[in-house]
Amino acid sequence: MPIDMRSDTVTKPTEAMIKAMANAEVGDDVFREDPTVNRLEQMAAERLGKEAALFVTSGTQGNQVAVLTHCHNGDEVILEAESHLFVFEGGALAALAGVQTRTLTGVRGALLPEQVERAIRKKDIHNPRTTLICLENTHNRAGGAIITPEQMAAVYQVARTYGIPLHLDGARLFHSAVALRQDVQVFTQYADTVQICLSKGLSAPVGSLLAGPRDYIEEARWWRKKLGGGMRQAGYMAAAGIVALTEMVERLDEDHAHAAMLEKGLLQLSFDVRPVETNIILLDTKRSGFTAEQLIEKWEQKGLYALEFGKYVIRLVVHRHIGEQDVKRALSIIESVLVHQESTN
Ligand code: TLP
Repeated sequence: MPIDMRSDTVTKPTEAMIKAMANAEVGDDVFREDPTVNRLEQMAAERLGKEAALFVTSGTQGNQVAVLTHCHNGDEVILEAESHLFVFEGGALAALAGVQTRTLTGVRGALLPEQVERAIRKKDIHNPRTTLICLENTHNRAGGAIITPEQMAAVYQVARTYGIPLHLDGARLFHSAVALRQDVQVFTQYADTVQICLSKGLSAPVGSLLAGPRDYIEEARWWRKKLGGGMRQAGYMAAAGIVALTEMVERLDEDHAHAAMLEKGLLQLSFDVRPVETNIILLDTKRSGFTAEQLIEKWEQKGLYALEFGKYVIRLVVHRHIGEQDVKRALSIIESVLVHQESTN
């Protein structure tokens, strides 16, 4: 069996999820008649401390519906330069919402309040309107970095002062909460709207939730339909989502422990590794003499899968299907490639 560390999106549903899906009570969710979807949405809203939530097909759809609901065409959105919304959503901010982006380089993914404040546009006939600030937690391209509640609070304070809503891309927000041993609401209190993913570390096959004020979620429901996201008997998927929220959050601690093991092993092999805070590891390949692409190809031949995140940057993601033995095997594959390189020099 290959060791697949390309992403935590590769996780398969658990036995409990399959059982819940098979037994789900369903209806037509566009008519709002799917009891399982309704239950998931209510559960998510309560969990995230928001009035309402909407089940969407993916994290990308959740984020884009969020922006479409918050903004108008021609508005400006402040977000981190390496954020998923900006880097990995196919230019959807421009293509769908027609917004202009004001990207700021954060510190390990975190935006500083003064930096955000400086970027907010003054009311002036020449300027676009700043109508949204986005944060991402954990921050994927910063290496699964946690944005602390304090960091979020500081930016939220600026957002409040200027009356600008704050949207949180919380695809992996539960990772931050579990790592800091905090309730997830300690983070979401500093966001007006939040998107969480069920299909990453939490192992559900499909889906995300967008949560926020009731009126806002009503409007988001309209946008979701317009984007083709009105699903019918989606309760089969929501049933797995309910298991994800009730049974799969606390175990993220195991992934973090395995990620820490992997980090330690990689440091012993003299790789430069960004400090690992959750389940994502970014390593710099320069010292090995290989580019990321070359190294990934060599690992792949030996059964270890990873993703290229830059010419010399590889991302490894730990998840439910990666146990202690897999970490050890992965490290021995990584070491064997280095040893081979040394002996051929
Ligand atoms: N990220 C995926 C890839 O797109 C890179 C991954 O493997 O990590 N926000 C964040 C912070 C994400 O990391 C992702 C997925 C999304 C949103 C989008 O979620 P999906 O893939 O469900 O559209």
